[in-house]
Amino acid sequence: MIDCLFCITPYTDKTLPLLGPSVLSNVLKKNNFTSKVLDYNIELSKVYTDIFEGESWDDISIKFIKHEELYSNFEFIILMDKWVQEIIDYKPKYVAFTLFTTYMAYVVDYITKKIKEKTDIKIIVGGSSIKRFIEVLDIKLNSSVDLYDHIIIGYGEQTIINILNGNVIDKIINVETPDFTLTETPDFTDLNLNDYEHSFALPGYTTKGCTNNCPFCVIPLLYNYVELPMDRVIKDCSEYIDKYNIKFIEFQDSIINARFSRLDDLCTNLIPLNIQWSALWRIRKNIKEQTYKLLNQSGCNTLSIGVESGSEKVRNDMNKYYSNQDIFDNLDNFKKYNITAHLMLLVGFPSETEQDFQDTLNLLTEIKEKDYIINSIEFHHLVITTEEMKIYKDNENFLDGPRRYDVMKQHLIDIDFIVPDNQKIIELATERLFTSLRKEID
Ligand code: B12
Ligand SMILES: C[S@@+](CC[C@H](N)C(=O)[O-])C[C@H]1O[C@@H](n2cnc3c(N)ncnc32)[C@H](O)[C@@H]1O
Ligand code: SF4
Repeated sequence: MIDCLFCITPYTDKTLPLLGPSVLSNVLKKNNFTSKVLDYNIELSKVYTDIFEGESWDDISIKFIKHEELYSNFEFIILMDKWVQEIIDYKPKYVAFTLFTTYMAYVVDYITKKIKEKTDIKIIVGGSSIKRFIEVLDIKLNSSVDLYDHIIIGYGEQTIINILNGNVIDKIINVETPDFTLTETPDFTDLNLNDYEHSFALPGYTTKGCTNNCPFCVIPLLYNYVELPMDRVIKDCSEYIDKYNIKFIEFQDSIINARFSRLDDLCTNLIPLNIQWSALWRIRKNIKEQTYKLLNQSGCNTLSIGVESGSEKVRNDMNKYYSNQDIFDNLDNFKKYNITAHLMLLVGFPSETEQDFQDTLNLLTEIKEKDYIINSIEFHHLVITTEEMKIYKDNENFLDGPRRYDVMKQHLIDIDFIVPDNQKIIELATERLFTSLRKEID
């Protein structure tokens, strides 16, 4: 008998364990409940080549959006049924699923249906893609929110305790601000860390939410910006070093430089730990030299930046008010202080014209010529929810995204940048877009 089982389901990334379940599991343990984290995504990663006949991990992602092939893959169904039985055998009072991305929706819903057929175990769902999950339940999975006992939008710490204490009757609960006195150092002891591709690293976080409000981004809709107390951050990092022998932390904050005095303080506190770390970074103007020095001294290794577009007009429309010169200034300093950059781009924003798109290609060429330390460039096609679609649907430029995406990919190959094959993202994005449009029309 166990109070709560946290299940991570395919399909998601296999570089690192997800943070959310390990945080919430420890919150429960510290409140005298029994809990455990199971990672079925990583279980699949060990056997998927047999089940999906030699396809790569990236290739199989699309099956978790277009489900037809999963329905008829008996080996995969047998595997999911094995997971269902294993979950039931633990005799949990609650099973908690994290919807980190919508790729996970199919397996979560399959397992939930099976559990509900056989038992009265309660099911709780939460995570960053939870709003989208609610949308796809009826339109893609022939399912319903009725199947789920509690759906948590936003922060989970307080609510999961309240649910397990039997103090919650509402089905859908919205929590925009967390009670950080409750949050705990993530507990990864249930997982075999050697199973993950980045077994040299662990994920951490120092803030949650974001101080900005970009119109395409789900973060400001779900989480108010909050900072973990610095002693908690340092306690987490020290525990990673002492307990797991980890010396590289991948911070998962939406932006590590939301407040510079806080970032300087973080770096100062990290220096004695002698670790290396990576994080997400937002381009800013007039950054003090001292900040870059501290980044370097504290072991900052890689920063990922949402550059999104080469057009300043489009970036302004995205609430990203910085010039191309600001991008160059930040990258100059990264190079000076030996920090690698990972760039993220977004094509198909509603106000993007052909000229704006051309500006993005020109910016990439210019970045290449300046010889910065760029380890990779990742590009996305805009993905939005039905709610957001209302703002965009009248814009004729919108559907140009996939075509631009192909042009950009070719351009990146031509200028010899490392380009991940993101064809799947186009298909996914297009699929989501048309599903949204259909719903609008209905
Ligand atoms: C780290 C990260 C990644 C890493 C993941 C590495 C890893 N294995 O951990 C990488 C870089 C691989 C990644 C990839 C992608 N990501 Co990502 N990622 C993030 C990021 C920055 C942090 C997640 C995190 O760890 N947060 C910290 C933990 C503590 O918070 P949490 O998970 O939200 O959990 C809290 C609550 O959600 C809730 N909760 C969570 N689970 C549960 C369960 C229950 C039962 C309850 C009650 C509550 C609950 O309580 C927790 C504590 O408060 C988020 C943005 C963000 N800042 O959250 C984007 C984010 C989740 N990613 C996103 C996207 C789109 C992607 C990609 C699809 C991008 C792409 N186009 O390729 C891929 C998908 C990969 C895949 N196949 O799954 C989007 C999701 C948007 C959406 N709703 O659709 C986000 C929100 C970023 C964004 N602004 O767009 N990502
Ligand atoms: C956490 S954000 C970027 C890091 C940092 N917060 C910033 O703004 O520079 C991650 C990236 O995912 C992409 N992204 C976010 N929301 C998206 C959406 N709705 N559709 C497509 N891509 C999206 C964008 O390229 C974005 O830069
Ligand atoms: S700055 Fe980054 S995380 Fe914040 S709202 Fe914009 S895209 Fe999202």
